[in-house]
Amino acid sequence: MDPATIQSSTHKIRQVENSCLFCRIVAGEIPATVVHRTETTLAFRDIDPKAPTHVLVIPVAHHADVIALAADPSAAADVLATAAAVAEKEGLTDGFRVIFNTGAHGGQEVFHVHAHLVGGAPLGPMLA
Ligand code: D5M
Repeated sequence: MDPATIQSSTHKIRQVENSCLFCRIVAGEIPATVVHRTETTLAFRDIDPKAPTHVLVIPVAHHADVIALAADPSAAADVLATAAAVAEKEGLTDGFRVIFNTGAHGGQEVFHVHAHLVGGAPLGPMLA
């Protein structure tokens, strides 16, 4: 689908992928439980939480995956800073994980890059 141009709240023009679920959340077309917002990032609760705290942190601008995000160091830094801010807000003082599922083997289902911030309980070994 062709990208559409919309006006953001900061009056800057940005590109939105009409077919992208998370772009539609950014645009307010699909509801989400937002826990933190900056000019360049959005953090909202995962619809299917795998831990007491399970928040997705995304860049407002569409990047398909972490490889694309890495090509935009400013956006990558903003996503990590928002993940850290949310971890503090959520009181995850005993630790947490930040995970970027990537591609088919990584189990990525939504192709707008998102960091899974999970915590609030012992998470066990990373790989069983
Ligand atoms: O993870 C994609 C994640 O996105 C998965 O944990 C469910 C979550 N998801 C899907 N739709 C929504 C909505 N509408 N709100 C909140 N969370 C959602 P992946 O790493 O791509 O497998």
